[in-house]
Amino acid sequence: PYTPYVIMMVGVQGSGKTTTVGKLAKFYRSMGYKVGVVAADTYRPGAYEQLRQLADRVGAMFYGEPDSKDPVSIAQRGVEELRKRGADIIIVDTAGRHGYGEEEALLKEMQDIAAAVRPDEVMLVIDAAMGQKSYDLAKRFHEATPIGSIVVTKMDGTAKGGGALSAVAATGARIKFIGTGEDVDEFEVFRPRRFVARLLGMGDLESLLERIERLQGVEEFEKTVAEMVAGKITFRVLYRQLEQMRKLGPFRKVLQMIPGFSTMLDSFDEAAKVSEEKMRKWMSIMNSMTYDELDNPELLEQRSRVKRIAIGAGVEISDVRELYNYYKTVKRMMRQLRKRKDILERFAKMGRLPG
Ligand SMILES: Nc1nc2c(ncn2[C@@H]2O[C@H](COP(=O)(O)OP(=O)(O)OP(=O)(O)O)[C@@H](O)[C@H]2O)c(=O)[nH]1
Ligand SMILES: [Mg+2]
Repeated sequence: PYTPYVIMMVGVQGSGKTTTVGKLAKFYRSMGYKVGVVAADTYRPGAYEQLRQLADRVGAMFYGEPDSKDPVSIAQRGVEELRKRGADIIIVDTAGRHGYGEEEALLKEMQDIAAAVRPDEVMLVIDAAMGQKSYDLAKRFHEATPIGSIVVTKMDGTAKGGGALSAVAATGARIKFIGTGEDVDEFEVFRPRRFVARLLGMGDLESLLERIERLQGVEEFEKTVAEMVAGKITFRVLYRQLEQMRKLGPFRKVLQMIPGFSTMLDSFDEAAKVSEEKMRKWMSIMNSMTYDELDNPELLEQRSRVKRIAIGAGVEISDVRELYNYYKTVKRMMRQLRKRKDILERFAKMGRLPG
């Protein structure tokens, strides 16, 4: 006889249990599982309706008893009923109504429901903003019914979710998912690196790495960065940088992800507005420069050179001027950047971090 996998949600009022049931259901549905959800929250007015609608939206089977006041028997009948209907995964939503004041009753109810449905996994839902209270809370829940996994919700808010780590410490359970918004799609598999980077205020290391990996030669990119930091900015370096930027995506997006950079972004704005088309134009301008000019951009202070280059590249004089101004902007940027060596060293190292 087939036994479905039963997940029981627990957590205090408003932590996001019911929302997370919807998100989980959608997540598992997208992997091809048949999912059923049980509304075993008899405290919160509207809990039944909230979950029924969510189930509808994500294509999950639903079980609930709108007039019953007995969560234990609802849970038990729900799991049995959904099993008969062929669910692979059954998620039981529970009440969080008691909060701190009526905690004893809440924990007792959890134990009774757990004893009735014998869940394969008890999932603790924690609000990212809960902070240090998470430790005690998780510990007490864990003592009532062993917590198997943790979901941290509201990671889209200002809280960084550090409290969740204390919940991990208190239970030994691992964080499996994070909630990043109210919508059923705003849900992600937990990624430790990203989480830690956020905790440390380091920007989105993970995505930055992904982008850097897309570069054909990470080493080349590092070389360019190193060269720029060392202050040797020539048109040759710029040419290479532009080529690499085109592969990296918009400069601004990349910079935004570099630890500590967001605050410096204003000075980069000009550089950021370089469009694909402009990059191509600039590259052709550089192609019509002499080696001397490529190595010594300041030669473009001479009008006659600017004119010759413009004609050679088939562009207007103002285009060449613009490139020259871009060069000066980058030079200025790099001077500012050199004061923040720590950042650059980290940036250069990142390309070598293990996947
Ligand atoms: N911004 C944001 N809001 C969320 C997230 N998860 C849940 N919420 C919101 O938090 C509020 C409470 O969510 P519920 O899912 O009803 O919380 P609950 O734990 O079931 O609450 P009770 O049933 O009263 O115990 C709702 O307004 C949700 O839309 C999230 O990841 N991000
Ligand atoms: Mg709820």
